[in-house]
Amino acid sequence: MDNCIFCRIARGEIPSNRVYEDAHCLAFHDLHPQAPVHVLIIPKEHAGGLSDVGGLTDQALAACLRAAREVATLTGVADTGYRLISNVGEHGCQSVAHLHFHLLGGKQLPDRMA
Ligand code: DGP
Repeated sequence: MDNCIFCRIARGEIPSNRVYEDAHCLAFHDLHPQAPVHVLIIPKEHAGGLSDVGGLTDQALAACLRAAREVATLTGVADTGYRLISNVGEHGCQSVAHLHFHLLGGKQLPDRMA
């Protein structure tokens, strides 16, 4: 997608602080971190979000989930734990319409989501 900000990051047109990359996905530090470790994991192929993965290959989706463990290890939170979330739509507070998973950790996270 030409104007999708995360597609542009995946293409290297917009700089990002990359943590991990493989053939299908990319992980980079969030611009506005909500925790000491806050990394976004995205598929390189465009998908609008978790409610819009029809056009995404299973390989790309699986790569994002598999990448979480790698990112956790690389950022030092694999042993202490972390949270992986994907916001969907308006009520989910999704602000970027390209599928992404937030990996949050590095501190005790709240035990309630809402
Ligand atoms: P969400 O609200 O779930 O759609 O999360 C989108 C996240 O993307 C938000 O935490 C801020 C982050 N973000 C937006 N634009 C950029 C950018 O250009 N670079 C990086 N690294 N993060 C971005």
